[in-house]
Amino acid sequence: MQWLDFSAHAATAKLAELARAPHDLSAPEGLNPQRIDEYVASFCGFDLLYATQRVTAPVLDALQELADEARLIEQFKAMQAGAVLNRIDGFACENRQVLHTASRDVFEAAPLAPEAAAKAKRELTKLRDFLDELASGAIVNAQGQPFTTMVQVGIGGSDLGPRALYLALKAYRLPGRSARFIANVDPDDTAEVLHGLDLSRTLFNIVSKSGSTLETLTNERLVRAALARAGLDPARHLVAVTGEGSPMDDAANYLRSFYMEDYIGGRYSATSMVGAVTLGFALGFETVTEILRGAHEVDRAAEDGDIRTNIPLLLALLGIWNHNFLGHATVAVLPYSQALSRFPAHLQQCDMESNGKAVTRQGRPVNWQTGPVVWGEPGTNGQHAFYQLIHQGTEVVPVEFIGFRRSQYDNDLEVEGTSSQQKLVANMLAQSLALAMGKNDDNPARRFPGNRPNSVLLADRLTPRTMGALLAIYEHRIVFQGFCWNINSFDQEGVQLGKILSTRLLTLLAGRSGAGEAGSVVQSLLRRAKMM
Ligand code: G6Q
Repeated sequence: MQWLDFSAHAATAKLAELARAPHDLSAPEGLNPQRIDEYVASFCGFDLLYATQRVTAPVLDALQELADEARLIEQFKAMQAGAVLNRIDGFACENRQVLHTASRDVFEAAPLAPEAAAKAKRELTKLRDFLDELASGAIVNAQGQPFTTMVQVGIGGSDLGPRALYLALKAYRLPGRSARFIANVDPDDTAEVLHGLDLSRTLFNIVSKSGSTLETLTNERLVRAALARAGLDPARHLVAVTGEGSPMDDAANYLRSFYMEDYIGGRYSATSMVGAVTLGFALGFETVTEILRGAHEVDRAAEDGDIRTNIPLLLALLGIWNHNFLGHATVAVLPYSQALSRFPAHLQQCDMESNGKAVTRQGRPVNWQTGPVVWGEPGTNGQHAFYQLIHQGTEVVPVEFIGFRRSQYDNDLEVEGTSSQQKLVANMLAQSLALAMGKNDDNPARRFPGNRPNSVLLADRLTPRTMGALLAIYEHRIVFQGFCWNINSFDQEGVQLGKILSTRLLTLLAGRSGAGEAGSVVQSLLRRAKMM
């Protein structure tokens, strides 16, 4: 398939022209009730309120033209049907299909990529059987007791998404079950997670698609050593999620093994076995199914070509407007939900590893901006920390707020006429208005410039289904942007060089030869760092 460069679209020139005088949200009528009512999209249980973006009807029309010219929906449909989109034409590359959506296309009689969906179903059945055996007492520890904790050992895509989802849905934990996570090769991370844990009632879920990641394999060794020290048989306490045929694909070493396919990128793998095993253990199979259902609904709805109704597509184009045309370098994702505390970290990986690229899918250098820096923390905590900069700093930071009308636990109290949940949501909406409208003041230090673009994504409640939908909304917003910028959002060549150099450093530290051509530089650095 041939895709045009971002700069080659007619709509790009039109948008650049419109960006010379963007809508002034701080003007007297810049934000009015009619505008607030007009700039709303509703989709899969979410409402996106975006009157506080610096857009007008002509800007939205031009963004629609851009989406059409770049054939974003056509590319998205091709992706879901199994096109080989993880490639750079004419160069060595992964050359793979991109089928994370197949991991949740398990509800329809006619899935979009039937073979991949059938494999996903097979793994889900294996998982359900395993969870049933744990529940019925068919799988117990050496003393005949049930397992209570699962520790997921994995890093990057094999950690961030599953961890974010678990924290988001802890309110739905099965009685007596919980999960923990080890990612860093920092031995203190493992020590801290293992501290106070009853190893005899713990399962370790070693997750590595490649089965060869230094951090994960090292931590697996630490975990096996800890089990052995406690007189426990590691083969009874370890399960694995890995690629078929990987070095970790060895049934004899694990109580149970699950597979993930090479056409699911790590950062898009939370709805595959990479997330499902630990989530299933701690939250139950039904909850996993609900997450998948929520994501699947979004996968299908996101094939709609209208940017005014398709929220992932609209978020993608609003992001492009802010980044490429208004020139804002970063985007903050600020959830007003403590449960989403690690969701920005997951998005950071998903977005920056996908779209932090500088060559096109034809291997040519880009001459336009690609992915922004993504960051974020939950509100209201952030309000007492970095919001000073986003209100009055010299760097304009577009914000994507996320919030819920109801709490998860319904354990709330009215104080001075409002509940805590109302205070939480009111704070989010107030920040949205304050950023957009600003405030004049004779005192320059108390002046708020306004015109700081933002949008609010709202749903009723953070349930498993809502979480699945939210995850997919963001996955697709990232993928749509990558398609539009004509980059390959599915490889991660940029993480290789550091890995290679660290292997050289470790070779020297271990007293072996073979540090390669950078040997003398590496050696000097190690000496300077007083490591040798
Ligand atoms: C994600 C990346 C990366 C990967 C980790 C872990 O898209 O590929 O973050 O998930 O490096 O890899 P393994 O699962 O192979 O251990």
